[in-house]
Amino acid sequence: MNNRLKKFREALSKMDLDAAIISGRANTFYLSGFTGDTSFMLVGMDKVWLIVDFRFTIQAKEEAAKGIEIVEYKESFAQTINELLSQNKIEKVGVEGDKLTLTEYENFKEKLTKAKVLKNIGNILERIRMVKEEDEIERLQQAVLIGDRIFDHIIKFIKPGMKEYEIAAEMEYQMKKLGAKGPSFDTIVAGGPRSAMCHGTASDYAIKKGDALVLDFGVIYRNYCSDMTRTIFIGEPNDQLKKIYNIVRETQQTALDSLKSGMSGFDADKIARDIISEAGYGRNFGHSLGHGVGIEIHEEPRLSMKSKDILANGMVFSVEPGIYVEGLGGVRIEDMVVLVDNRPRNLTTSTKDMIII
Ligand SMILES: [Mn+2]
Repeated sequence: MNNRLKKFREALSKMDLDAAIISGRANTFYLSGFTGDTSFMLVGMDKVWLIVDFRFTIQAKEEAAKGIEIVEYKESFAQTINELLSQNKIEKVGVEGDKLTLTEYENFKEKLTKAKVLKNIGNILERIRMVKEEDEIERLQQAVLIGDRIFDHIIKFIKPGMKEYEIAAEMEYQMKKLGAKGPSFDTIVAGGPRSAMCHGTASDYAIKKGDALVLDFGVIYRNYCSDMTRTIFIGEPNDQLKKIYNIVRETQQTALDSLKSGMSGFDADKIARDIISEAGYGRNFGHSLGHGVGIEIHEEPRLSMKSKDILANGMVFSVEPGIYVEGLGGVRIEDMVVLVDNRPRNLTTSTKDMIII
């Protein structure tokens, strides 16, 4: 935690702030190790407080990193934070504009009478979180490994006639059996024409011969997320689906082979987008190539047409091109990679050969 706090404090200093109030759950966990909710953190230049309510006091004492002072709030969070500001002569305070509700912000403005400045720190913690530490990469690898094991299992389990939700239920049961906390997002099992919906969460559709089946899922393991997608076929697919599969597979491989540190998220996305466009499916690839994965399922950096992020060693992100044709179906293939020594190392090991059940 010390290294994280150091980076964060440097960023606060640059913004001419004495402290910041952290309200985002992922950020609170990142800086303290505390996994509970309804808490606030006050990060000063030499002290850190975790302010919780009675329900979380014991948990906070157990989980919070050494050196963090646990404070149980009295009348209200704002009043307790204001007392801490007063006792420690903190006047210039940052807040997370993306995380606070308007009501919380108005309340802080009114009740934090000791704060002369209340300034939005934006996403500076999210920027720090982009580059993962060794321990984080290890957890992410473990989470990905559970995903690979679930894929191994589910391709043996799936039979024509099964409903999407039966498949999703089996996957989520296996997640917990393998020690994960649960899914990192609503498990996507989308068969036949439904596979053309990029985020087709499992429905009562029964899969049948000739269907493409998109399986997009992830787990939360020791507070870190995984994310992977494979598209399989129920019986022999038609020629167009086969063609689409091969384009997506080649695109994904080319993107993986071309990625390197120093490249922009825009350029990474463009490599994939150009190949798919040249194949005549540009309009059918309507989402971005990838996103960072960590404590949250979707985080920075972004690999997209709008991205200004520069990829760097230690970043972990997905590479997931797709082609979706309304009425026919869709294909998406997604791996998670980490940049090490300027090159991507694939965390996902499940096969990308065409699987026909
Ligand atoms: Mn993803």
